Amino acid sequence: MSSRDLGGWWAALAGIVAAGAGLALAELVAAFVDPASSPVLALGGAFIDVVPPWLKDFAVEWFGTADKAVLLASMGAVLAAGAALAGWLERRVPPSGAVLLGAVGLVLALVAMNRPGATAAWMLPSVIGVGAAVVLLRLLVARVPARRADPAAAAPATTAPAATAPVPDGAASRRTFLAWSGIAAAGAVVAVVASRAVSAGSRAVEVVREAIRLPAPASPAPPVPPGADLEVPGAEPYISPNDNFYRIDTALRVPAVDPAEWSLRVTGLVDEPFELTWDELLELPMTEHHVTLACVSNPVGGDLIGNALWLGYPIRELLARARPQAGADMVLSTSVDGWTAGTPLEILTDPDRESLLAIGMNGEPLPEQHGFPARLVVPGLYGYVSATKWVTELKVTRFADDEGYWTPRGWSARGPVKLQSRIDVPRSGSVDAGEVVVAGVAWAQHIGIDAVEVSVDAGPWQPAQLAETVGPDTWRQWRYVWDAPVGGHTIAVRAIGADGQVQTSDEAPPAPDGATGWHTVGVSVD
Ligand SMILES: Nc1nc2c(c(=O)[nH]1)N[C@H]1C(S)=C(S)[C@@H](COP(=O)(O)O)O[C@H]1N2
Ligand SMILES: [Mo]
Repeated sequence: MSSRDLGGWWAALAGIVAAGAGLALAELVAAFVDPASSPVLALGGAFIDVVPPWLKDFAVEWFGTADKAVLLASMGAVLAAGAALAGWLERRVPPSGAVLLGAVGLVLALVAMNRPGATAAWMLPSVIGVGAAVVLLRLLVARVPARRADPAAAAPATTAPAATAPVPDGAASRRTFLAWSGIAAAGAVVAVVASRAVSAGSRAVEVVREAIRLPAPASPAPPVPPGADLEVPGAEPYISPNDNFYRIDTALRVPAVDPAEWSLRVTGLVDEPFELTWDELLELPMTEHHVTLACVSNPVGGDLIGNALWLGYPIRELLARARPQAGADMVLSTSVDGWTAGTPLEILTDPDRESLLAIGMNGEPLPEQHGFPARLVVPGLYGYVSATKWVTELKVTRFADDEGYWTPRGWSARGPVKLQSRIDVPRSGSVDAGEVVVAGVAWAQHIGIDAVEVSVDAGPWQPAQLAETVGPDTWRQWRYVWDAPVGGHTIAVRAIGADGQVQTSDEAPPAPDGATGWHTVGVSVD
């Protein structure tokens, strides 16, 4: 009976402990350099940027807005497996494990240095963290417990050991190894806790945000007519509350932008480029406007859409001050995290369209995840070509010369919101026979909804009752009272725009420029 050699497993554990401690130290260094320089965030961000569109769609479809948590968990699993491999290799063929860790560290440093807004210092977390991991790996692997002696071979005689007999080698080395690993793990925990304390920046920004008193609008929004919300139980409210407003962006960590350090630069093909600080912005006369924001990735019947009251300064005024040159036809807006959107210049300069550099959302400063301190909101366009959060630059340019973030990733350069309607209730399952309230929303952004129609079991289209609305830039609620007979039924909805357009039944997926088709719901009536 021969004992099993567990050294490979111990070495793998050593790899995980060393890499974990190194990453923790890297987080601590990153907290001082810049939170976004964390190797984990930098690698995750780079991954999001290069991921092929089909994989991104797959992730959003399967994990929805939890896609980032899934990405971080998968990265953790891959890093742990790689670290275990490095430990195992280091014991087998030293120093191959250390070389592997070093190579990964080099890649992480390069990735971090190439993130938007990065400086050379962004390599420090990776370099210092991986340096520590390499030293730890060598220390720990050198202390991996020796192969346990085969008791049959080592102790053939049955002489009773003295009470003071030395502890066998295996147990001693195991204890040393565990002690070293324990110290490394404890150090890692301390580093992570400390990095949290140092990078309290985001909490500091939240404190600044909560202290902000928004200026009163020089041009207030018309009041929401009482009849805009039909208040059908289960249907979405006319105004989406901020904490329930959908969130879509590529940021693994919500950028924490201190308004005191924020500014907006208006650059490019303009006669008068200028920079606007937060204090200067607050002095400007603000406009209030209700706009329904829609995501191009929203499938038919989906919930990546929300309606809010925005407070901001008209983008057309900013552009008028900069004076765009002839030939320009696009504004490329850039976020602090490097994300960009390309918006037609003529839409942003249109006197009849309230495109805002927004600072307020439903009466509060923009929530951090919705773009604090400032973002763009443009009626009629999908968010991916217009709604830049944490915006810091408007570059006047040409579609022929520049493109927004999603355009080279398979999405259309232009993104007007398509005519759509959605059934909110009943959603599925069963309802009682008799009068059933069917209700939902419809939108024809910047055009307006003229009618909504409902069809049961492919029968004739029946007009639904339309709620009131503040104007063509928001969705409109509707309801239809259906006398439901017992059995299984399919309800379909379609909208008709103020321009006479009837919502098409042609089914198109979200990519490249927005989903089409009718939303249908199957219900069983008991
Ligand atoms: N900086 C930044 N702004 C962004 C995005 C992004 O990824 N980064 N995504 C856009 C997209 S695709 C949409 S639909 C809207 C969503 O805005 P919300 O998260 O406030 O709902 O933000 C837009 N602005
Ligand atoms: Mo979007």
